[in-house]
Amino acid sequence: MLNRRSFIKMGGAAAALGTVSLTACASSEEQTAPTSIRKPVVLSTWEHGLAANEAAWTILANGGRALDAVEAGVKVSEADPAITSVGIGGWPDRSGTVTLDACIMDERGQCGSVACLQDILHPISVARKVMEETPHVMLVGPGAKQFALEKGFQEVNLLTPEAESKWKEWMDEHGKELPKAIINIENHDTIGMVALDQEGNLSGACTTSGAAWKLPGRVGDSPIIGAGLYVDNEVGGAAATGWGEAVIRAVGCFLVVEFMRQGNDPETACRLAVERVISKNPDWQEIQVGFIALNKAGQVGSFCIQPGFDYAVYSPESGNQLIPAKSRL
Ligand code: SD4
Repeated sequence: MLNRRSFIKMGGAAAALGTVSLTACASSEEQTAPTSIRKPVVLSTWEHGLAANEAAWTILANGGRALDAVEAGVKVSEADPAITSVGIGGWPDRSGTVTLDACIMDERGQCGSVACLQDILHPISVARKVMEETPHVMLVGPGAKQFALEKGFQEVNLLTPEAESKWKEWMDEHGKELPKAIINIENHDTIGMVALDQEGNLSGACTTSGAAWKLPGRVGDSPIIGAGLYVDNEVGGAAATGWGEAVIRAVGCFLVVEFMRQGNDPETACRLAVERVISKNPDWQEIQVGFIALNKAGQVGSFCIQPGFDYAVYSPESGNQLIPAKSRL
């Protein structure tokens, strides 16, 4: 079996691309060491981020836009029925319905989002259409579906036989229990992705079927700009995974970006945001929340509450690599 922690895959295109050196602006007395800018670079959450990064990298390595890269990248996860927390094959809500949340944000700070969307294979592309073809940021539920159909998206049954039987099993065992604030190894794995292209522009995308067995109508952090995803082209971008309610309460990804704006490196920014999530949610002891972040200089970092969260980074030096996130516990 693949060892998640030791898996390293070198990308063929990586060697062709180098790092670009930049001397930071400073007076002669306080001249700082040159800062290495790694371009392009893409990072995403969880092991399935490796395959998503490959698709994103094809675009980035050819000089494409980060926005196109993140959309193409997360679409790989959305279309994979084996991933039980994103797109088709995602585990449904308590009523047996798969509902999808997604958002996207570009280098100009424009953003689009869909929530509680049913029967559409690629919510991230619908979110992009909301961003580019409407004056709005967010469409939800039946309105989002109607918009998608009008834009030419096809209706698809997202509930696979495997997901349906898991749902029946879960209902038999837990169907009468009240919802609990627990995201564990079985019901997470949102894909969030942030990329820096060769032009030095940042974009991000986030897409999920949300917390498994959620109450019908529940929306998590993933489609909420600032919670599940945030990008500021002057500073960096961040994406979140885990118990969405805790991330929403802390406006997690906006917070990560603001910590980077204050001069923190991406890992420190993620750690500080995790500390904030914990301090603001003392009643939720068992939850997992993880952040990934990328700054304008191409540096990456991550931090989570509990061990077990990995993220995938593809850069010119490293190729495509799965990295265990540092955790608080
Ligand atoms: C949610 N944050 O809906 C999502 C679930 C998730 O990794 O991340 N899973 O709360």
